[in-house]
Amino acid sequence: MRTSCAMKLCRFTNKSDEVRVGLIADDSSMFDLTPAGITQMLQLLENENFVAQLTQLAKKKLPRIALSEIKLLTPVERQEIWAAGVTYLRSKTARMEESDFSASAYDKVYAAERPEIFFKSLPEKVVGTNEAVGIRRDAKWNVPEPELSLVINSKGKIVGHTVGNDMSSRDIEGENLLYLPQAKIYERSCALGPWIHLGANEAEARGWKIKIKIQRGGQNVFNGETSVSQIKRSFEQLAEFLFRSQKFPHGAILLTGTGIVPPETFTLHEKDEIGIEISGIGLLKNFVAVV
Ligand code: DO4
Ligand code: MG
Repeated sequence: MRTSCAMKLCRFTNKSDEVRVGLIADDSSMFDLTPAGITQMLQLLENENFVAQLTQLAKKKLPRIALSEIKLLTPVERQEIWAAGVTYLRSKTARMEESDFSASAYDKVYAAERPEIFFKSLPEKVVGTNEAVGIRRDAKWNVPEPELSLVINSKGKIVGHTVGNDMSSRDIEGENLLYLPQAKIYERSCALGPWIHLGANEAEARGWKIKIKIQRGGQNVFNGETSVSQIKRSFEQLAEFLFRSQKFPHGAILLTGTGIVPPETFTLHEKDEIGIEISGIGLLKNFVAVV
């Protein structure tokens, strides 16, 4: 087994439907880490020296499996999922336009020392790649929010990154700021995947590009792109605020906010296909269902 700086850790089910942990080998295959005694991702994420641990594992002969033979699961085990908001200028201006009522709140939080951080989801509610994300049946204006997501261990250390989608109902959010939990937390409103990229530092991650492509009936209906470098706050600061006066015994995932907002005329439709790609990590693919 080969290890490199870009180590990508995944959860998957094999042909016998057993949940396992794997290390991505290349574009089409992965190593099953089960024979090396790794049955949970948290065993690695909680170890400060996971690079050394993976290097040790590299000496073992591990089964190589084609990605076409497995189903990727969400790269989440027992972590709570939280999200930061209004961390990009684009997000601040879009939200100020959507609601005059709440405009000053968005303006103030963008500049304030304390970031906006809200609870987003539980591991069992998150959807993985190739699964359906939801749009609420009582909302008229629904969008995906493509977000770099920090994988943070129980000690508050950022140990990896994954791709996130903070699905949102903009008409509900825009009507009244107090409706934010309903605009953000509902069935299938959070997607994460396809795996965790381990070990990149903030400077490296800030070099990544985030792209989104939305297709409807085979036609492109929206393309967007931003750079992680446009996030106003440091990742350390976001993680530090999340862990203030709060313990996460199994770690946490923190979505870092969106820098891509489709035009006001755009809303998602049932069956739309959403592809979110972060250059250093990979591609998260979902389709839309009404929930
Ligand atoms: O307060 C609104 C939510 C902000 C958000 O989710 C984002 O900026 O990504
Ligand atoms: Mg968001």
